[in-house]
Amino acid sequence: MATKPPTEDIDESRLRIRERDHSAVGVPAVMNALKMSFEQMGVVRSARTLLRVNQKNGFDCPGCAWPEEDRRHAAEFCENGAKAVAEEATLRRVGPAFFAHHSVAELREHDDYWLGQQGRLTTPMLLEEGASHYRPISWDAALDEIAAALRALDDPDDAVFYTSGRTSNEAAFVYQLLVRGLGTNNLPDCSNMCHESSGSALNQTIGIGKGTVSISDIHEADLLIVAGQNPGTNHPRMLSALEKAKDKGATIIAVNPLPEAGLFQFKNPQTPRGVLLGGTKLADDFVQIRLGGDQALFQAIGKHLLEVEAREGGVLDTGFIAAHTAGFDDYAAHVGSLPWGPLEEATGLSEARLREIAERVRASKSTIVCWAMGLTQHKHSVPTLRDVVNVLLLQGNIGRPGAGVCPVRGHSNVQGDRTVGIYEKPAEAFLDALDREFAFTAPRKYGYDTVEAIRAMRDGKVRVFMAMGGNFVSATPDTRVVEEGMSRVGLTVQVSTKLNRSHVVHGRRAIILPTLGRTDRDRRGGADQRVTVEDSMGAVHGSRGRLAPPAEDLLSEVAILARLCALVFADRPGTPRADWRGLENDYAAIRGHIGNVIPGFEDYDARIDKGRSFFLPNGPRDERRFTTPNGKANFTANPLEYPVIPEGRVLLQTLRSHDQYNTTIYGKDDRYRGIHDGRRVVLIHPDDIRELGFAEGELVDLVSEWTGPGGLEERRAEEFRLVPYDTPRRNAAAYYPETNVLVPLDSTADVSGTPTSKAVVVRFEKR
Ligand SMILES: Nc1nc2c(c(=O)[nH]1)N[C@H]1C(S)=C(S)[C@@H](COP(=O)(O)OP(=O)(O)OC[C@H]3O[C@@H](n4cnc5c(=O)[nH]c(N)nc54)[C@H](O)[C@@H]3O)O[C@H]1N2
Ligand SMILES: Nc1nc2c(c(=O)[nH]1)N[C@H]1C(S)=C(S)[C@@H](COP(=O)(O)OP(=O)(O)OC[C@H]3O[C@@H](n4cnc5c(=O)[nH]c(N)nc54)[C@H](O)[C@@H]3O)O[C@H]1N2
Ligand SMILES: [Mo]
Repeated sequence: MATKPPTEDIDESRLRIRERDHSAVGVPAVMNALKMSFEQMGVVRSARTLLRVNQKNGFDCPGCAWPEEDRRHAAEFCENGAKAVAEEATLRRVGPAFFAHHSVAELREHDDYWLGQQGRLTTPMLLEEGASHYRPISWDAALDEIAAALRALDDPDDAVFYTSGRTSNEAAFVYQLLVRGLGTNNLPDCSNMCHESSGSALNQTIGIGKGTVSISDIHEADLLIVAGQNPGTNHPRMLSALEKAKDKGATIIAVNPLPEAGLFQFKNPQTPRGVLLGGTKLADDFVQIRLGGDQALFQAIGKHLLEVEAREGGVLDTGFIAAHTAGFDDYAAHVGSLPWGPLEEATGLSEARLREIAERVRASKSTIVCWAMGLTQHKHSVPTLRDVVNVLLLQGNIGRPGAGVCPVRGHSNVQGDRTVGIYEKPAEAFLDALDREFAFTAPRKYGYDTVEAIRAMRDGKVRVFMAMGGNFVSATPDTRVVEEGMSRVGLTVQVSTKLNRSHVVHGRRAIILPTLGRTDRDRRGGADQRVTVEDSMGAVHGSRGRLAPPAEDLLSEVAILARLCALVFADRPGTPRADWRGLENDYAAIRGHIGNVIPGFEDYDARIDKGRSFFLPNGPRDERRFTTPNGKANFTANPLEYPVIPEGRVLLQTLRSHDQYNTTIYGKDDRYRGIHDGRRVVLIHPDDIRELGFAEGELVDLVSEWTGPGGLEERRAEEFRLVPYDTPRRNAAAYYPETNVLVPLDSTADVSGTPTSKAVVVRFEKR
């Protein structure tokens, strides 16, 4: 039997701090995952479910976007994948009785942990203007109301449609069609807060906004640089791939302000060595860099490589540079002229140390750079990633085995959603194809990204807000501004699997539409439907849930969207033409449309049938073809930037604990970092605690300081405990989403517009 949900919020007074771990996974990880699975779904359902994760004919893990290995273990085990599955496959339920019992005002007082732990949503619910409680509503009435609100808009740009990255390719494609059929490109998504900087930098330099490696490249690399990423927690299956690379002789460099457990030692629970013998040492070199120092690091590497080339030759791939790239001379002149002083200051590393790291790059025959949020959520993330590309181009490390760029995606289908059209700045060729396929004219004006959508809400311009999954209110920056903006929206619609803050911070009217998740059986048109997703390496595969859904009449995301299209577009000239009913009852028909619109998806359904996955075309990887305007891979000369921390302040990064999936809080521990039974902590160097006039373990308020157009702005997060930690001086860390109140809406990365969640200037105040 599953256990009852918690009745209390997290009690921060019970916080305990222990020694941090020096290795990841191993037996405790298995035990922890099984405990959470049994609590959520009991023993039998746990066993049945966990055996189907990422198996042929099983479901795609809703955890992360790391690809599956070609030959999978009978149960490829991943602690946090298992936790993600348990959260979705839980037997706990949030139905009409729950909403009758708890007023919205009461629910709002609970933390994200409590809300998420209550269970799966079962019934469409409506909150009328001024009402204290949600009440049940029929599917037809709910969809009619939403369709009527959309049809009543004078200007389609007054509606905003958010997507989180779990939505399948099929649902995402129908969703963007609904939105573009209405006449807007207001399609912000979680990507805007996540890997947008990667897309911006890669599109410009190599002509595709995605990575250029496959899993076998990881295995074959000579050198792997893992920067700004905590795979032990967020991509645990990546550790098996790194282990395999190590076995074949790879060198691994970890670049991180924090000594994350998973970067050092991996105890693979699948092998005797992992279980009994202390596991595999992963990182050969840990580069403890200052927050935001990565651009300087990569510029230093490039500078060193060029110096050695000038002295001794044999370093650069001159053939590749001549044949495939542009901009080399400007780049070489730029990094050549950089003095070492600022490079040392930005990284916190000496010239000798920087050269030592660069020597490892020089010695490598094939290099891959992997990264995640530590590189994408800074003001200068896009130039930082351009400098990563520069270093790889120098040695021809794009488009050959064991080499390339590897942005490690977050949500399990965030990359697929973008591929099939969830984008506020769609390409002309995509829209042309869409117009032809559905006999209408899609809007060309760019829509709002996430931050722009919040600005529009704040300014009272948004009349309808709809979210396909996710938790917009908790995930976005500047929580107070978002809450205020949300309350100004006329109608908010959340299509969700689980209860979260975005249901209790709402517009004047609010509708919750419960939906199926990956693990649920999806029966439509008399057959079990499957959906498809794309992993972080551009491989597309099917996913089929098998579990009995939480309620009999639950609609899938596809069904909800196809019905909305039918209602909104009925008898409306100039809107997309399709057999909406047919799409609702046979997802293969949607794949047919995708195949007609998006290159690389030809024979979509047949290819899913045949093999487990197929690769989308990738010019740089497949044939060193770069679809940039000049047809070349571009070196870029980027002025050096790095954060300057004012006197008496620290730079705060906001990150994930081991027991959470973004805004979903699974539990109260961050085991690897030694934090137990609490989340309101600031990890900071012990000397800084003293120097700033505080004591270890002291409770403080965090006040962020940001100079906007109107002068200095302050934002406050109350009651955080100061925990001494091994981190560079004046670089602190605290968990998201509790700290999102501190992130200023207007503090965004240049070019990509991503909130700077890894660089918030804060001071501490005594309570
Ligand atoms: N279990 C679990 N899995 C997840 C998620 C989850 O919440 N839980 N979230 C999913 C999603 S959507 C995403 S995007 C990914 C996120 O995966 P990660 O990017 O690993 O997530 P974060 O916790 O934000 O960790 C950021 C890492 O970068 C480091 N870092 C921060 N700033 C810098 C910097 O300036 N330079 C360098 N070199 N390092 C820096 C931090 O110390 C930390 O190790 O994980 C996905 N997978
Ligand atoms: N300060 C700070 N802020 C950040 C970040 C950070 O590092 N620091 N990271 C950013 C990043 S990388 C990301 S990706 C965003 C994440 O932002 P989101 O994707 O918006 O947030 P999640 O917490 O992943 O969304 C969880 C909710 O999704 C719903 N859900 C889960 N599965 C399904 C499904 O299959 N279908 C539907 N319809 N709903 C489902 C559930 O109701 C659940 O409550 O947050 C960003 N915000
Ligand atoms: Mo993400």
